[in-house]
Amino acid sequence: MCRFPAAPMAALARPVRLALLALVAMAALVTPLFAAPLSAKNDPEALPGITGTRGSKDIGEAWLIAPTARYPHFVRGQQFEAGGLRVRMADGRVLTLMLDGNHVFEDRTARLADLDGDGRDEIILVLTSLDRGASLAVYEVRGEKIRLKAQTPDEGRPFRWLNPAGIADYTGDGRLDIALVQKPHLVKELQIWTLEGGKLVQLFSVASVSNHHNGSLETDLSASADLDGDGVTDLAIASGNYAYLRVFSFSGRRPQEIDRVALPSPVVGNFSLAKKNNGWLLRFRLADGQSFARFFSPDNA
Ligand SMILES: [Ca+2]
Ligand SMILES: [Ca+2]
Repeated sequence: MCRFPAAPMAALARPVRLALLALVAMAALVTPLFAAPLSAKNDPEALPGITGTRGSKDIGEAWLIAPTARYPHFVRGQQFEAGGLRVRMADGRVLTLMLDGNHVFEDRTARLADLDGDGRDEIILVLTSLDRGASLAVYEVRGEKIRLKAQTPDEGRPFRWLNPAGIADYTGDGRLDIALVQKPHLVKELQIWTLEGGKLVQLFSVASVSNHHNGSLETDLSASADLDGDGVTDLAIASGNYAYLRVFSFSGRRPQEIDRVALPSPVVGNFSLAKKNNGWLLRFRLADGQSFARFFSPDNA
């Protein structure tokens, strides 16, 4: 085996030495420019185990920070909720909102959607008061501040949660709506909200649905897509007793249950939707460990 001893700097010809020193100096200057931007992945304050939400408008990425145990409800079985929100704007600025000691984000995902159609994303989160329970909150970035833009009424008492089910134009009027389940372990009411005149307004409610089992990390027992092929997004969700798949259309502001399927075992897993041929394949896990699949084709509607 042949080994080459490292050449000491002094032994190198002067032009080579100067060139090497110049390279080192350039690398030192250039490295900070290529350092990874702050994100959910490398932020030491980020909630454990979360993924940031990427935006395509004014917000580059948003994520929850500052784990706290000050609200011991813990619907996911994890012993923390979020005490703050961090946003990296598309222009690189990093903004932070810290909640006061009487609130938490009872959430893991900072959802991004342009609810008012002004070309800038809003941030949609479950904001919980330690005394009055959960509400759905819409935040916006104004200048250097993240500020509360609109909020649904809170539950009125602690340890009452709501779980967002989807953000889509469910009515077909060209504006995004928010679907959520009020008290997914108790009352189990689906509600559709929309932003009108800067306020969140409830359009519809439907009884007996749920999108979460208490204590589970899987909070997405629902999915949104145009399942009947009429051009307007529909919502698939578990029934309140988890024994049925229910599918709703709110097209033209007329709520309709367009499909209901009895399941061989209660649904426990997150819904996943994949485009297949000209339809959608919906899949989720059942309590018996089997996977359930249903194909929605506009031709069968
Ligand atoms: Ca907006
Ligand atoms: Ca539809």
